[in-house]
Amino acid sequence: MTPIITAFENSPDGGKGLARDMPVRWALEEAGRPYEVRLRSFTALKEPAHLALQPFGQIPTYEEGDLALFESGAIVFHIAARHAGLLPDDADARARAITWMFAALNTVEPPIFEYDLAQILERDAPWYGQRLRALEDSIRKRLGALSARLGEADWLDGAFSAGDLLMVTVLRRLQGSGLLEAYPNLAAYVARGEARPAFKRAFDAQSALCTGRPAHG
Ligand SMILES: N[C@@H](CCC(=O)N[C@@H](CS)C(=O)NCC(=O)O)C(=O)O
Repeated sequence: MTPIITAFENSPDGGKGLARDMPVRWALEEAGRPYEVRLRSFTALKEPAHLALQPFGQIPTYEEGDLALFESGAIVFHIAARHAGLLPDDADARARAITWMFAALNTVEPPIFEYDLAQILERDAPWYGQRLRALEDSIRKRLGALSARLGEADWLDGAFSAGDLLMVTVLRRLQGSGLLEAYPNLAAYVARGEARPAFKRAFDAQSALCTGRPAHG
C-alpha cells in the first residue's frame, strides 16, 4: 500500500526543504518506498479533516491503509522500523541510533528552533539583540558537544541511520548563519547527508512544488 503524506501547498521556505515533510520524504527515499503527497493550504490545516489526522493542525502526516500518524520523528521511526536501511539490525546499535533520533529532536533542535522563531517574531522587541546572543550561545554549546562527539567520523554511530537523517535535517536550519560553518566537521557532515541520492530525490520533489520545475533524480 502506497503511503500518503501531507505537505504545504505553499511552503514558507520557498523550497529549501526546511519544512518537516522533508525528513519523511528523505526516509521514504532511503527505504526505497514510493509515496503520494496531499498538499494542504494553511487554512485546510486547521479544518476538521486535517485535525483528525494531526491534532495540532500541522504537517506532516502519514497514512498507510488504516494507520494514520503525525509527528515527523515518529513517522521517520515508523519507516525506519519497517524497512531496511535506516536502523541497524544489531539490537544495541539500533538502540543507539534511536537515541540519536531523540537527541536531534529533543536536545539539538530546541535552541535552533527558538533562534529561527526569535528572528521572525521578536525582531522589533527591545531585548532582541540580547535574546539572539543568548540563543546563539545555547546553540554553540550543543554544536560544540556534537562536533566533539562526531570527530572525524562520517556518521554519528557507524553506518548512516535515521539518527543521522534527523540530525542533518535539524542542522540544515543553521546553514548560512555562520553558527554551523564554525564547526567544519559538522558542516561537512551536513554536506555528506545532502549528497545522498535519497536526500536529493526528496529535496527535488519538495522544491519542484515551489519552483514549478519537475522533480528528477
Ligand atoms: N513536532 C512536529 C512539528 C510540525 C510542524 O512544526 N509543522 C509545521 C511545518 S514544519 C507546520 O505545519 N506549521 C503550520 C502551523 O503550525 O500552522 C513534527 O515534527 O511533525
